[in-house]
Amino acid sequence: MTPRIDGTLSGLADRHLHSGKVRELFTVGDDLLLMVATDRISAFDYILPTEIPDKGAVLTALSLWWFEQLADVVPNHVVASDVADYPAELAPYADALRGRSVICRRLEMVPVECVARGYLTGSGYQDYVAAGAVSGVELPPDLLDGSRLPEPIFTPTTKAPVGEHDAAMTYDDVVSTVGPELAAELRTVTLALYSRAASVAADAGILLADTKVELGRDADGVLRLGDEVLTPDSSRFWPADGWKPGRAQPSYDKQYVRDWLLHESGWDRSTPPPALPADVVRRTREKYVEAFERLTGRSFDASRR
Ligand code: PZK
Repeated sequence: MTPRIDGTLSGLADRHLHSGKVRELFTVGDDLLLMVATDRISAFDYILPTEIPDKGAVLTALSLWWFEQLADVVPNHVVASDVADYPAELAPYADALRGRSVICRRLEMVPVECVARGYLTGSGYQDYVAAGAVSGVELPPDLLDGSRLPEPIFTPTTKAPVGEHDAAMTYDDVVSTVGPELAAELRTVTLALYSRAASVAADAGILLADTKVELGRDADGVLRLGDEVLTPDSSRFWPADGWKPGRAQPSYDKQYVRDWLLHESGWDRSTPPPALPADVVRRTREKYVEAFERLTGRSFDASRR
């Protein structure tokens, strides 16, 4: 796999492990990984040709803040996020990595995407309309797109290869994949993370509709939270004051991008998307910063110093 990395990181190409849509993963020795969040943005399953300045730094800062908030629910993979603490071999890349990267323990990842939903939307809503259930969890009739669920539910998915969509798994599928003990632990931990995060977000006037987490075991067999957590790329955040079941809720972060692509750009969805205009870029950057500041109560500019 060719890393989509800019020139500043090209010296790391021989340690490149995985490319995500918007992140890159590199090995650091045998036991550590370096995760780099880029400024890339995706919409409608495409990576857009225009970057959102500081997106990688905002999402890295937000994820690190959440790891701290959730550390008493489950330990995490973070080892360092201050480039001054990185291994000396990464010193040549300090300027390129500052603020948008994390050194983490290399875990043995659980081959299940752990999703918790408190509200019904997206693929969960589609599965509900088709089957009355999501991941085998039966739901009451008459729920709408955006409805709050009677209680949060665990709706795991497969980890699809790049370019494919994750597919719903039932709880029994998870048991078959990882065994009954780990399956139960995944469900308990995922729902506990959702519950804590939803209550933190609610205090900021934000509904946490759903979230996806990745868990893995460290060398001692301890289950740890990995990847990035509770960013707008892994979760759906909705402003509580605009919540209205019965329609797709506006996206906290990507609504300007989606509106412009669908209604103003003239884009034909079977072709690669066009470059974003500067005002869409600027307003979208502001939404990421606003999400960070509302959730954390911190200034993004101050948090970078
Ligand atoms: C791991 N991904 C997803 C793909 C990314 C991230 N601590 C870990 N140990 C082992 N493997 C992973 C992690 C983490 N986090 C995460 N794939 C493997 C992924 C592409 C780019 F930044």
